[in-house]
Amino acid sequence: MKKQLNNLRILGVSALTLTLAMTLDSCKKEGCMDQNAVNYNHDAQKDDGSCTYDEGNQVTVNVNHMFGTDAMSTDSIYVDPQGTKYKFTRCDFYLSNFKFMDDNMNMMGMTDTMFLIKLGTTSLNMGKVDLTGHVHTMDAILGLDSLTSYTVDPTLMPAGHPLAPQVPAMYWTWASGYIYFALEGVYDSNNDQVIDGSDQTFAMHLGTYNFAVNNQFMIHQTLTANQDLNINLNLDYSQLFVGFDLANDNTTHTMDNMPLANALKNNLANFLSVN
Ligand SMILES: [Ca+2]
Repeated sequence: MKKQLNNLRILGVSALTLTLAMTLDSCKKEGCMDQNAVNYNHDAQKDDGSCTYDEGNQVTVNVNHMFGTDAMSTDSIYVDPQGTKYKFTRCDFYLSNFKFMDDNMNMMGMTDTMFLIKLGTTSLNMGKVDLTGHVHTMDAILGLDSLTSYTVDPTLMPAGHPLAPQVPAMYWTWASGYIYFALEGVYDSNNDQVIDGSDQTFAMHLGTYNFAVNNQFMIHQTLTANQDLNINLNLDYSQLFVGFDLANDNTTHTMDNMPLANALKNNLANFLSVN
């Protein structure tokens, strides 16, 4: 009987010790105890597994194809400043060399991700770029830098990469490199006010050293760690037919018609905007 009592007392003491230990443990302030985490809590005495890390800001660019203030459509018939009717069938171009700057024009981040934008492109997934802080501007090249254009062999690029062989082609030859901007369509060549199979096509292909267009867009967004950055990129196709007469000047592969290539390049300065 006495032995039983002792056993019970031992059990009782053990239970008390355990309860006391659990109570003390749960009194410890819980939180993230890793100083490298963005939510590091220096008061925490017990790590609760809540640590999160700065993995970069997911950057997504929404692409809006516009004609002035309306959505651009390949079904629509447009009129150039000289009164010639036309339709778009193709507009493929590269956007590359993205750089993000803060208010002091220090570079915050960049990405080598490049895109081949087409008429059907609605968004660009730039992946994660570390942009915590105030993002003032985003730079991007419409086209490719000359190093990429002249040193990359498209046949060596993995399928699906923007620089891999494309249909229709975005590459001329090893000497001429990539096409940066390809604009094609049909214009009312017989001037009967109807666009149909009896009309001719226009094709304007820009490439080579001087035809990359540098863009700088205002972003003005302050991001916390890991916060997404969504950018609205507007493409205004109504800007493309200024400075030449589509009815009489409608084909260039850059070197074979430099005046038209230059006119189109000047228009590209107003083609892209961010809001
Ligand atoms: Ca016609």
